[in-house]
Order: sequence, then structure tokens, then C-alpha cells
Amino acid sequence: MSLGLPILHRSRGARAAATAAAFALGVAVAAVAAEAVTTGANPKEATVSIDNFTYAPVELTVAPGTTVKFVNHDDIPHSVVEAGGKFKSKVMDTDDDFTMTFNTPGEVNYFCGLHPRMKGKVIVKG
Ligand SMILES: [Cu+2]
Repeated sequence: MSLGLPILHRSRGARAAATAAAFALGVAVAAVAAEAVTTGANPKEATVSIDNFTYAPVELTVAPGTTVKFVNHDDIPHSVVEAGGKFKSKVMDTDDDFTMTFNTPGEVNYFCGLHPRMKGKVIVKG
């Protein structure tokens, strides 16, 4: 009987380890699946439209590595200026666009250099 207990302990430990491994594997598979969705038909591209002095969507959430195209549909020139000065588009006339790739997770706040009340945000989430 003194031999039985250690064996029982070992099998319990092995089962716990197997469960932990299966869980870890499940998480890994889920992560790969999510990645596949992001990189599938539309390989990490998104668009922000500028219409009637408004960026749309005003808050855009993207995966790291996404290239965002800002397109000015207004009859008025606009631009895209990162709040911390990290990037700045030229002044975009009607139908002009500006592209920027967002690699670092975090929030990027921007505004229009010509109309500083126009504000938008890109949220980069891994
Ligand atoms: Cu503007």
C-alpha cells in the first residue's frame, strides 16, 4: 500500500501537466487562427476617410503592421499630423491620400494641421 500512493500522485501530476499542455496548445492555436484572419483576404490594410471635417472611423483599431490609408473626400484640404510629431502628411487636396504603417502597439493620436479641432486615433493592438 505504501507503493500505491506515490503512483497515484504521479498520475495526478501527469494529468495536470497534460491539461496544462493542452491548454497552452489551445491558446497557441487560437492565436494562430486570429493571425490568419487578420492576414487573410485583406493583408493588414485599413482606410480612414475624411469627410465633412471628420475622420471616419474617428477611432480605428488595427493589428501591428497594418498600413492605414487616409483619404480626403472633402472639397477642403486636410492633413494628418501625429500629436507627438512622429509623422505628418502633406496637405491633401480632394481625393489625395496619405499612407502610414503602424507597427508599435499603443494609441496614436492625430489631428488635422489645417483644422486642429479635427482629431482621430489609431489603436494598434497585437
Ligand atoms: Cu482639415
